[in-house]
Amino acid sequence: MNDASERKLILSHFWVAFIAFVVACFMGEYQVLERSGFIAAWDSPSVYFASVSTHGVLMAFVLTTFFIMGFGYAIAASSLKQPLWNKPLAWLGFWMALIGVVLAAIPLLSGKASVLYTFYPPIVAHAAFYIGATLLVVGSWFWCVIMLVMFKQWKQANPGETMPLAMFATAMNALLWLWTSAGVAVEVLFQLIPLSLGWIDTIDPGLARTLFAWTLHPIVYFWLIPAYIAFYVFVPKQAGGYLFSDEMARLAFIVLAVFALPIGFHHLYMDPEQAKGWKFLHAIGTFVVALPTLVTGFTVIASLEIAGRLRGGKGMLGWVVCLPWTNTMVLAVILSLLMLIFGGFGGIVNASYAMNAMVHNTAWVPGHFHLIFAGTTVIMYLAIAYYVWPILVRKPLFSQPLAIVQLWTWFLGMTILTTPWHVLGLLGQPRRISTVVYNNLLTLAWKPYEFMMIFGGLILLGSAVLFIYILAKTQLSASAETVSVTIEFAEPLHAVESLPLWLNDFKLWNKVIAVLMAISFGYPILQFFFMDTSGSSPWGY
Ligand code: HAS
Ligand code: CU
Repeated sequence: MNDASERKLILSHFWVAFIAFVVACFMGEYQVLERSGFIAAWDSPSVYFASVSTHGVLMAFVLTTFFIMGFGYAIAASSLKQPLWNKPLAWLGFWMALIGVVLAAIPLLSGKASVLYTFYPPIVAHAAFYIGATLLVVGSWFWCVIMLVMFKQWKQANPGETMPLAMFATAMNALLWLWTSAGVAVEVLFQLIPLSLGWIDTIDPGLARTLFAWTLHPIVYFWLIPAYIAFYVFVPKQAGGYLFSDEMARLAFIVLAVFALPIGFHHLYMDPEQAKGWKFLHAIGTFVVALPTLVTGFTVIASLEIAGRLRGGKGMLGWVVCLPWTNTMVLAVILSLLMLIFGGFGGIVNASYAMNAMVHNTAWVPGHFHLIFAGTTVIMYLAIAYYVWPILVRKPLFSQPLAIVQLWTWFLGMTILTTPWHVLGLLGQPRRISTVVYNNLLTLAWKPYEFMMIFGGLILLGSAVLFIYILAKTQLSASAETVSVTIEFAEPLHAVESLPLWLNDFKLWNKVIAVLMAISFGYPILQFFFMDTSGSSPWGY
């Protein structure tokens, strides 16, 4: 990473991502307080929904998209060992996305886009919200183009060679994101923008929810893939060992990307607009997509075991003790995997139709996704930041011990926040509503859990502020100490000698995705055009 202009590009993306992150953490703490109803003076559905909509957009769309773009540029430049292709285009994408965020923030903060991050119609926001979101997505498409062009150029320049794993996964994620964002893009362009501008009078919520479901599942894997990239290409090296299997890693990324797409109806199990046969088809795919995560768990734990044994670990579990627990990347992966156990278990419960009926639209669901996204996934974003910051700013990390404290507090805060949400969901507490004080015997049982969630949120807020503090202090320090200037990638235990084309390229997989999407979404979308529907009037600010 010798090119200063590339480092500036990457840092700019990361700063937008992490500022969005810390602002959203403040909102999160306000929201748990408001929801609990403990401070009567704070009760305000309008402020609550403005806040929770902004929080969701900042975390799910701004933190993720900007982080993924910045990380992608870092991976492309360092793993392919070549300059970034078309930096002006990358900056254009950055500015377009940033202007989109600012445009969307105005109605969000003024209560004119309190439609939550899933913006399900017939609730409708000010048009600026949808136009801003569109600019963010179009900006990210420039990033996709750059990643795919660099992937192709490298293949042409190195015929028959194995694409570095990190770049293989990054380009796969770019392809996944193009497919993923198509659903919501059609919804926003043809339904929500015309509705919010008054060009059409009614909207079909069933069609809109189907198009959003196209996006809603694969988007979570778009967020997750950078964490898995760190699992595979950074962790084994940082732990002092080798990647257990490069080929298995590629296979996991392929299955993740292919099966993330045709399964979105597990978000619509309780919806009437799709028939049970289609839901069943998507349910099968949902269980298939859990497999690459199990493979990932296996490969990463095997890689950690190799490292632990090389460091002198003996017996069945002695290697766990011998791992470098004070290395931020290693600590983060251990905490991430621990959160994945229950976060993933919750996902399997959600995916099982009968159990989904018990937890759908309850506090269980935010419990699931905070644990697996804000926990498992984001803790790896934090660890990646600690790893690349010294390389990007050419100064040593401000404080390793503080970074360790920060990671532990993030883990503790997230478990203390999400455990009560799972219980509250089972006790019938709805999601997507403001203050939940019904003053009856059932809601009395909620009280202790609400105390817990407020406490968890407070720890998380402190942890987020500490994170930003460490990054800022690192960047602003006057240190002249020399630090490593390159990103280092893990070596596989057995060198990859030759790979079949289907593990080294994704032309085939692109076609498989097209066929699976036509099967799983073709009829469910087309039916709206030959069904007699009356549409719904908008309901908004
Ligand atoms: Fe999910 C809802 C199903 C994974 C995010 N999910 C959501 C929503 C979000 C989200 C944001 O089927 C809410 C959307 C909304 O607002 O309405 N999800 C799943 C399933 C998985 C899953 C089956 N979700 C994720 C990931 C996310 C995410 C990843 C973000 C990054 N999810 C659902 C369903 C719903 C849903 C339904 C709809 C709910 C409803 O009704 O609304 C799977 O991919 C999970 C697979 C994971 C596992 C875990 C394996 C465990 C391992 C750890 C091993 C570690 C060990 C420890 C042993 C099966 C591999 C080692 C220790 C050492 C010390 C070394
Ligand atoms: Cu999903």
